[in-house]
Amino acid sequence: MSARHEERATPLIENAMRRALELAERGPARGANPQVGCVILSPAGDIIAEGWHRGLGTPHAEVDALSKLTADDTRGATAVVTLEPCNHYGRTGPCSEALIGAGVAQVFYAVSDPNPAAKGGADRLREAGVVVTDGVLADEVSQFLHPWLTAVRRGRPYVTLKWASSLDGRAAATDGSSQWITGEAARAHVHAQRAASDAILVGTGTVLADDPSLTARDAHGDVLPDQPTPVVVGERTIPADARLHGHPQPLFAPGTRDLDAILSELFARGVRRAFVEGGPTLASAVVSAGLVDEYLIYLAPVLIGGESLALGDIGVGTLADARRLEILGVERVGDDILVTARPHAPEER
Ligand code: AOF
Ligand code: ZN
Repeated sequence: MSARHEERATPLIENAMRRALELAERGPARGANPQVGCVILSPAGDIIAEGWHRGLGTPHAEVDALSKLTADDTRGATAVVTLEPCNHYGRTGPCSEALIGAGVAQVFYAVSDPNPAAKGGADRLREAGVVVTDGVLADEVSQFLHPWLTAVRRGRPYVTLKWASSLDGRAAATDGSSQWITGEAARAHVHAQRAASDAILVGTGTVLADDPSLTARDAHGDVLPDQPTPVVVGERTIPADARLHGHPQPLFAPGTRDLDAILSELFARGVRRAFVEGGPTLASAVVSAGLVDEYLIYLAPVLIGGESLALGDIGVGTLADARRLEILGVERVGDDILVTARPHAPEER
């Protein structure tokens, strides 16, 4: 095989990739498909078209950009795209073929597509004589697509675990009262996180104790346009009059505690971001199972003491087995503090 011909990404290409990333951000963060942006450059290096993906069932970024041009414009052009062009007949045709058909001469992309069904576009383009270069601004784009890339690589949703506790790690007082430990700003922050998720998971214990509605609401209490699917983990029966039954999305309550089974089923249904809201039993179970990709820990400046911990037994008997986290950010939200963290070493599953 002859040596692979790659072009080095010049500052012009890197700027085009930065623009492609901005375009990608216009697409929906929720849903089964990734946010992807694409810029087409003329042989002289001018941006002649821009495109982005608007979610499941809509044209891919490359096709969206190409649709704004004629065959004369695209012949010999360069495509700069945040994700490796797909190579499959999914809900839409392969972008590799669309780029080849348009006579594009060069393709630069940032990250490879880990989706086994869609990958292979770079090889297909090379076979057709297109000069393909990967890894342009790979760090920025991987960071941006981190939840989707992680979910697709693992074949299960990206799991964010949230809890709200007192500074001393308590989620309730001894009489069970827990509303509210954190302030209004932190609660509004949580609602925005719910709205950015595809599914929201709680245990049966929380359904029975708190009767949560699990909707994402704005500051006035009005239901936001984007709503996650409510999911209940556990075997106990959900009361017929539970508020969850009034959720705008159909409830998924499979009557099991089997997290692997629940997460694979959610992935198959297109869920890429799952938000685990507790209570402590479910939180401890997802941590024990090594299923948490990101932690959102809201800490209120209050002390409660006692036995009602935000997290119970997570299978750590000795400090050497403690789950070490990497802090990604610490910010004030109203009077509270939000700590964002990830498992220190990549989780095994
Ligand atoms: C691209 N450009 O803009 C996107 C890509 O069901 P489909 O046909 O929409 O295919 C979805 C898969 O295609 C998705 O899981 C991912 O692997 C890839 N997404 N590829 O070339 C795009 N959104
Ligand atoms: Zn595509």
